Amino acid sequence: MFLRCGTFALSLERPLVMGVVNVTPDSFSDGGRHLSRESAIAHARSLIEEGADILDIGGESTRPGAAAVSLIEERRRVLPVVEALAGCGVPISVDTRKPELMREAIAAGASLVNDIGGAEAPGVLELIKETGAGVCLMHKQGEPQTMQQNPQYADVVAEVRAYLAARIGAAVAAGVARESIAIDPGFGFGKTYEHNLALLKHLPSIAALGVPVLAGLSRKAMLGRITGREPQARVYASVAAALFAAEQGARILRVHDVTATRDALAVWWTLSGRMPIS
Ligand code: HH2
Repeated sequence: MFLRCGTFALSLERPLVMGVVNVTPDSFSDGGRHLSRESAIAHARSLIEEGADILDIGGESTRPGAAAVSLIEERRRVLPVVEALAGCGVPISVDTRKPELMREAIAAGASLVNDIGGAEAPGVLELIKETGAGVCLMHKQGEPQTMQQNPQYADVVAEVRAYLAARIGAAVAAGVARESIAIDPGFGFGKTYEHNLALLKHLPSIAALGVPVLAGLSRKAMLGRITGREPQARVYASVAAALFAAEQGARILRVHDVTATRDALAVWWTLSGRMPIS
């Protein structure tokens, strides 16, 4: 299995690690740590050294209750970082819902669009087709401001799966190559603890849709509920969750802690009888 994004064809024979770079003052686990351009770029470079296969650059927190950010502000945060990292050797993903910023980021060197809005905004799928960028289609229920207040599903797994299948269908109908599409059930995006557990348990049925599954569990509240720890102290919990997601069929793991995740993946992958990860 491959994921094509721009000039990259990423082999998904082994799970890939996507390192998170939040250029925000208010992200739930690392808000304000990489808000300046210089520190975001330095952080991104250190994640590459740690072995990140993809970098995900975001300028808007989408944690529950987060305030929306204007295009001007999000652009100011994200674009210089993308520009500085273009050509760094790993694909740059832009974590945004704004089509204008997607276009500008791709022009500046990004090759993957990570859209928590499922590429539903007008023009996004056309942009992906036109530019040859990859796209991650994520499911969420509601909007970050209020999504955790009362999420409701009759059957969370069936509903999320059907949504993702429909978004793959819409992307392909718009002319996006199937190999350029990844999907994500969107852990914590309009989901209770029980919804998240059900989605993890049934991740193989989502992976059966036939495009790579991205899982973003790193430092999230469900891990706090299990361990009783604050976001920055959820590294071990996040590593365990990443391994479990990989075992369940996830092929891209979106994480804050790249070294820890890579080492754990390499050991698990090798001990389970597969080719060592270089
Ligand atoms: N989670 C977050 C942000 N973007 N994208 C995808 N595809 N999947 C996710 O699970 C996902 C995501 C939230 O994490 P983080 O970026 O660390 O926090 P914040 O939104 O507060 O910046």
